[in-house]
Amino acid sequence: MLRWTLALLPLLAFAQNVVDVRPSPQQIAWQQLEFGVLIHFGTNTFLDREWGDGTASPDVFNPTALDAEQWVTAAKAAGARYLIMVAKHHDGFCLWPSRHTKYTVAASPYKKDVLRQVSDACQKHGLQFGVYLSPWDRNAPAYSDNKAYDDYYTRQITELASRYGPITEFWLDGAGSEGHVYDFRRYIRQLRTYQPNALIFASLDLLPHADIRWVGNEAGYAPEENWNVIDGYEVLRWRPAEADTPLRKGHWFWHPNAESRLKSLDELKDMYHKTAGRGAQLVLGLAPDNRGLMPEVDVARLAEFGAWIRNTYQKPVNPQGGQVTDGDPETWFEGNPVLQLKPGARFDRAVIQEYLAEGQRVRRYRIEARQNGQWKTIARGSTIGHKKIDLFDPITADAVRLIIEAQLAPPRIAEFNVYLEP
Ligand code: FUL
Repeated sequence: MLRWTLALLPLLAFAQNVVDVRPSPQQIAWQQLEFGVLIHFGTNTFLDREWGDGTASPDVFNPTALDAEQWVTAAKAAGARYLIMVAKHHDGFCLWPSRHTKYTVAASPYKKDVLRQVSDACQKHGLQFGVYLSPWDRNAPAYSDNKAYDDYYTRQITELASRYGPITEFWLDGAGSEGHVYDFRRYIRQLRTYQPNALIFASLDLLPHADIRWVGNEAGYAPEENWNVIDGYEVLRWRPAEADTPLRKGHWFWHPNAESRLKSLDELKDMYHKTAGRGAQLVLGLAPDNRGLMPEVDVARLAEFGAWIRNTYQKPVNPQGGQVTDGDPETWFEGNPVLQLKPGARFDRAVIQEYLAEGQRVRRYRIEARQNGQWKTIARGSTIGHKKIDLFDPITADAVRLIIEAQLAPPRIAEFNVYLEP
């Protein structure tokens, strides 16, 4: 008997089904945000650098026209719903007056708390707020002593988590940290003491307990087959992907004379379809310049991008009501939805969403349109997840249907609609 029980143990250990792994309410709410921005600003902005070595004098940090509301309204115009502020990058310079180091805005000619201004502006304009606090710190004297550095980092978390209102996302960046041992459990315990709903972003190798995973590149795309459930150290976990990519190619910080790096509207559209349109979160990197303002050309591009998203995706072709077209992510349809369209309806894209509270279920699907009584396949895909956007040549049809070809469990389709880019 004992022998049999022992023989079954490995099976029991692996008896977890992907479809049984469900997101937390916080993860569901976060996935519905779809699009955020990540803002880099610091001594690097004034020194034409991407990575500071921690020796720059705080004197260089001297924005003369800083306007956090301008940053926030530019992000909002693009359609972003949350903003992650880099509170401390790898150089260790703090954008808030931390009591635990002298290397902060308080020692600069600018003096004022940048983080406070950003969090206030987010609150005022209805963007959710997040912070990035680099573990790698090239200034902190404690960095060479793991235990002393854990104390320092934990104290900084306490300041950030207790003074700036709700934190939706906390960013743990793995860069530069190879070989350093951090007490991540302690950091997270401390963060959650003040911010029980904060979600933690990290690359997988850095932190098995993260709630959000790095998509694995900074080029702005997720794979077409994108599962929310991944194997995190032999246990299946819900870890939605976040794809961070800068608005100016290769630049997280602002650099002089680099306008040619600004991504074009076509590049932004493509990136949107390959991130948000593949069920991953899009996080666009923005960088205020050395005046402390988002450059005018960046602001204009963000506005163009936001207008395109709204004009293209706000209103489906012939919305008809009913569970799959009602725009309500809480209602769903089990099976293969068919949309009857008005004669002459023309469209060039479809948007599908799964009801994720009951797990990610679809493995393969196709979309068909009916012309003169004949059904023809216009798109094929694998996973759907929070949102899938399929693009195809413009077509005029009187009906369109979604056919699920492979599934882990009966599919629950929250939304299925077709659109036409103006
Ligand atoms: C990377 C960092 O090294 C970059 O400087 C930037 O902050 C990016 C978002 O993450 O790992």
